[in-house]
Amino acid sequence: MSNYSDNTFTRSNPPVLQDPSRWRHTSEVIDLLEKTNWDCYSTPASRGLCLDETLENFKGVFCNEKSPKGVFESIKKHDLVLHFGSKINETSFRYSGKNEEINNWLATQDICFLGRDFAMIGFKKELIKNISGCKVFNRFLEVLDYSKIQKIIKSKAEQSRGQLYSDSYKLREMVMQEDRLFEQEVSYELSKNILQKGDILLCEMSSFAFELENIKLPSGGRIICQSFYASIGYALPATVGVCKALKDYNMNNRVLLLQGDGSAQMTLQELSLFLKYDLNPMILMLNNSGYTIERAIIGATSSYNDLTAKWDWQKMLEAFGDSNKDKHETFRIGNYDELKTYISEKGTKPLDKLHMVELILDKFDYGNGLLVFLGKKSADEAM
Ligand SMILES: Cc1ncc(C[n+]2csc(CCOP(=O)(O)OP(=O)(O)O)c2C)c(N)n1
Ligand SMILES: [Mg+2]
Repeated sequence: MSNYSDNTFTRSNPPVLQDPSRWRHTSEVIDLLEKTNWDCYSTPASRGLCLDETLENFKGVFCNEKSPKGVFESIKKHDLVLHFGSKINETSFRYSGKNEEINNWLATQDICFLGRDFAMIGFKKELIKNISGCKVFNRFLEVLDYSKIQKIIKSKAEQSRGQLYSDSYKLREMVMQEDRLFEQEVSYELSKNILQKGDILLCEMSSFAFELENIKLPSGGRIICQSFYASIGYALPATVGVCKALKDYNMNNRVLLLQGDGSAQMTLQELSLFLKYDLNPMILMLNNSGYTIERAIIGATSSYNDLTAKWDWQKMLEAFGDSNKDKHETFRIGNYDELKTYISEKGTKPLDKLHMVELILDKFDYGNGLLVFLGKKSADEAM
């Protein structure tokens, strides 16, 4: 470890890459980053868990070759990478092993992984099993002599370089189609206007799950999405859990849920718990008439990607017992103007009732994140 810490003194700007694996060092990592001004990155599964993504030295969400524009280019510039809380899989590290450029980069990159129960020096090189990454990290902090590390001073231009988020999307052509709403417009508005300090955004295993990396997270915010292609229907009960925990701890963070209409059919009965416990999330119900993500992968027009019946989202919470709408409000949004009206009137304010916000989208509306993930668009084209 002392070798390794000595090593960091000689590097120009070793960045910290933060993964989610049972990491309990949030304040230590933030302290380290503040003292050193090293660049830092999140992974898709650790958004807001350990790093404040509004830090000046935050450079983006690292997803290997599927990284948003600017992120892989940025991390490649570093001669040493420290990866904390490592979970090397398709979900959190977005590592598939199939991309030659990434394989070459990882093979030659000086990189140190600290996981829950392992440490690895160099990718797939020196693997130390059955060792607590947390303990190694503590030792690293003990032997790290800050006086030997030169705090990095960067020019304004260098400082601002990093990921481009969906608030940079060019929506001109979409906005011209006044009778339609596009997923990109929703993503743009989430980054630009909707998300507020401390907001917690949950997302279903849906087409939007791959757009999350493009969403800008405000200070104190979090993004929660389950593992890669795990069971649909997770997000509604997960949102009940998040809302209930916040309420129990008297915390007033807003909770927003991006929910696919298809997945919602798995666990819809959870709606009654929101009513029972007076929980007030903003449910953004992505009504795209079926399994859009599956259409993008296979069987675009196959009937198995259609829903068996057209559910009435406007009436759903009434059916669950709130017939006088004491506890919820409903909104039906079919174009960008309607979305902007909702945002200006309600979408940035504290939620005193549950919002069921039905967003009517085309069934073939494949978002940028999904197209990049499927290799049908490059990160550059997506911006
Ligand atoms: C239990 C289960 N069944 C099937 C799948 C495969 N699957 C993954 S995403 C998805 C469709 C999700 O549709 P929806 O929630 O409407 O989101 P959309 O892609 O339309 O935005 C399906 C069927 C799964 N992951 N889990
Ligand atoms: Mg759907």
